[in-house]
Amino acid sequence: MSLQALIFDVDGTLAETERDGHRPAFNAAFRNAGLPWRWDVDTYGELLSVTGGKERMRHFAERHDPAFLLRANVDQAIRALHADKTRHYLSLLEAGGIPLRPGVAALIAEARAAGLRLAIATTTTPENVTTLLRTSLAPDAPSWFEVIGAGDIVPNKKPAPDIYLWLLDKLGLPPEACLAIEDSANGLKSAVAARLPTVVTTSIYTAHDDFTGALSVLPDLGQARLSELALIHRIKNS
Ligand code: XBP
Ligand code: MG
Repeated sequence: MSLQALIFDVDGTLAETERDGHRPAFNAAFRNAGLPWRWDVDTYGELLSVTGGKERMRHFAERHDPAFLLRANVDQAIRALHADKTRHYLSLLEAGGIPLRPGVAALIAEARAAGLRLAIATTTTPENVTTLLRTSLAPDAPSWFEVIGAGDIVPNKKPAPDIYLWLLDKLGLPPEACLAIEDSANGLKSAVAARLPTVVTTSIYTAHDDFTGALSVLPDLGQARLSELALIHRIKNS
């Protein structure tokens, strides 16, 4: 089946948002809340095995600050921390702090010119996606994406297939008509579990992940032309 839609992951795929974006935003929220938690670059790399910011904080507390989880309103506390983290992250984006990775803007432009449908499948919070697209791609870029699947819209985050299954349903396409672009093993597992042909572009934290099941693994999208991706899709998907 010919390629009809590209589905992009966000963090690590569109931009290197984790190390110098999400991580310092979490730390700022911890500081504001008077918590002693600090996530250095290596610690954060380990924590990325858990997708979703609220889930990641809970996972960290279970291991390093179990008393935090005994608070009366722990769910509310995690939600408040996460809201503050999102505020910090958005202000970093608004300051133009996170550029897109090489080749991303060109590939999106090519796909639009070729009439392909575009969508987003991510674990991160919806405003993080639209703000990144608006500040780092173009003011109207969020509208280029027909469906944006993000955050808590599905019960189970990546590596579960939920977000991709939700998107396929919204797009009304079978998985073989799409190509997912991911940067991590968790993202790849999620896409493959939804039977999506998937290309991986490795990122700072994921270079050593296991990418078994990917159609192709690229260091970035700098050389990735749409025609080549469509060819990979056709050959490996036939
Ligand atoms: C991204 C994530 C997100 C971000 C933080 O994974 O795991 O949790 O780190 O975003 P993927 P929030 O690239 O596979 O979608 O704090 O908004 O959850
Ligand atoms: Mg990612």
